[in-house]
Amino acid sequence: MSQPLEELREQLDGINHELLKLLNKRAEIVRSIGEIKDKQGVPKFDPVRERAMLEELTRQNPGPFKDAEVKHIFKEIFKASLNLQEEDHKQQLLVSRKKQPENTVIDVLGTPVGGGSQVMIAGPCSVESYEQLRTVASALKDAGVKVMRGGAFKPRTSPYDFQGLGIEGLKMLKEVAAEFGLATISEIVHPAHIELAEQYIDVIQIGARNMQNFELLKAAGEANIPVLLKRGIAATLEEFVHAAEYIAVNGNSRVMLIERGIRTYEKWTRNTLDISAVPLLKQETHLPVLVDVSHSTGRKDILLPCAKAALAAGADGIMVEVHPEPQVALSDAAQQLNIPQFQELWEGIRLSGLFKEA
Ligand code: PRE
Ligand code: MN
Repeated sequence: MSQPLEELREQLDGINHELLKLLNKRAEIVRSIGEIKDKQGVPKFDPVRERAMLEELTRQNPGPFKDAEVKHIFKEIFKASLNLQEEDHKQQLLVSRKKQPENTVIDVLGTPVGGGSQVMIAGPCSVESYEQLRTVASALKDAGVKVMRGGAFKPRTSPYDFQGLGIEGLKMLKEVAAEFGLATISEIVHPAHIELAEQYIDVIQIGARNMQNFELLKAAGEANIPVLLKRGIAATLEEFVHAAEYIAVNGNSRVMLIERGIRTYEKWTRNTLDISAVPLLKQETHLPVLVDVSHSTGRKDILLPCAKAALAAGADGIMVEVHPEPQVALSDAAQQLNIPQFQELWEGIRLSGLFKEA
């Protein structure tokens, strides 16, 4: 005579409970293995080990579950275990929101970035002359913009294109910034130039093409000024976050992330602005997240809606290229705004109510 249903279910409840305890006991061990793997820097996923376990389990399988069922169930357990190890790993990243729940606020010469107010960073693609830089700096100062960008070392696609004024350009930035009371951001492309940056500028930019230049990231980690890290042209967010981790783990926690568009098949824009990167990076990290509307779009006519979208998505700031005479600019002529166009954009951004000034 079969046992009553209730009684059998009670037995199953007991077994479920035992299984749950065992599964979690297993998970604790999996975690410890994950920690060892983290220390050794080896991959969490180990297909050879998984196959060996499956073979052993099917060899010992007394039934009535078929081998295929047993394999299926255990594969799910391995998958959940791997997830646990990966989640634990993410929590250990210095830049992770799980590691530090509160926002990192970076002081850029008196302007806070990442603390709930937004920052506007504007300036020419390349520093070209004192006159060019002064004209932009003066307009920015009048507009109430506090941070100026300007490239001195230009990693150009073609070696025949303008490569930037180098150290001379950095000196010009320092002089003009002091004259107009602005903070400066400029790209550094060589680890040996980090000290130079500390001397002449306020924020080191690491460009998209160098996002995974690990020696440069390590050197920026030793710098005593903040770093603006651009997302690589084909970088996943995971790679972007790990690039930031390189800087943080080497000693510099003042890192700002900037989405600048990724390469897709779309031709109407220079790159594709990935707005989803903004809330995801804000969620996963505690670092300020900015959006470069000029390089992501490569155009001048859609900057306002793109900037508004970025701010609505939670961006801590916007970067835009401005040149007194974009048509004769030595780089990125097509996308730089002239001064009246910048003023119009800036007015539009302020009127949107999405931009809170510090
Ligand atoms: C474990 C988890 C993930 C790996 O792919 C292989 C095995 C498992 O759950 O058994 C544990 C583990 O990390 C390991 O044995 O190396
Ligand atoms: Mn540019």
